Amino acid sequence: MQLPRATAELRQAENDLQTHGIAILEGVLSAWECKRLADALIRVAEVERHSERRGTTNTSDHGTQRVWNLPSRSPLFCELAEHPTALHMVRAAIGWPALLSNLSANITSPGSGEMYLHADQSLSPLPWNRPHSVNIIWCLSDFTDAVGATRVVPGSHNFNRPANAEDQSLDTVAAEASAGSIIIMEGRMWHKTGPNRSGNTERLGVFGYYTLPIFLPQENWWLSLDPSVRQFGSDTLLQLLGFKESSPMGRVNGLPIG
Ligand SMILES: O=C(O)CCC(=O)C(=O)O
Repeated sequence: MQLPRATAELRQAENDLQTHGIAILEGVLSAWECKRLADALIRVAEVERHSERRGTTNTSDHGTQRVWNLPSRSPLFCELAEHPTALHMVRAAIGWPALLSNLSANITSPGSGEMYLHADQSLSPLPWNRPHSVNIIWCLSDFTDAVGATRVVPGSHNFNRPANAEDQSLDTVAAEASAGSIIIMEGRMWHKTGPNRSGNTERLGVFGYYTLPIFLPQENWWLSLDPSVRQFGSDTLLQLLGFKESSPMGRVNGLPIG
């Protein structure tokens, strides 16, 4: 089974997501927007590489640098979290309201290795007769096989179970996409970071991970979010971060908070 081709049509992407569990929507960011975000990410990543601050793990993923809690790093990343096209695809995958479980970056660099094969919703109890989550992967640079594009097992969203140790040697396909695209991947899809064999090129990916509003977010926004985001964030962003009611959950003293 193959992956769907990249498309610029929202409707086609919805169909692809439904059929293949993954879709590649190109041209979501202009070249200028993409560069602005890539520059912001490179700045944050560079600072974290040279600080003792928790949040960067250079070694545990074989050289892939992770940068966590991006909404707290720049308003540019808050805009990504609530980008209308991303939220359109989130609705198509899991409905609304949804929670933003995390917005983090994975930067592969020459020589970085691959991750283990997994489904993002692997902590979700079975049965998996529908997606409980969706990942919106922002390609801030070209995702190619050589630079470690996310690798997937086509059709694995229909396996309806997590990947285990025996599944690790399954064949995978690189989800290649040009800078400015988003890759939409529902939570049952088996995937991993690819190894970067390019010799000279980083892969800049931002991962917006959204879940049904019944799961604890991976990032503890109530503790880790920069307070200015709560102060200035839009209603939609606050909803995604769990600061608004997702009826009837998330109330205060039993009352809706609007
Ligand atoms: O970096 C990638 O391409 C995939 C990352 C991923 O699967 C994860 O962080 O769980």
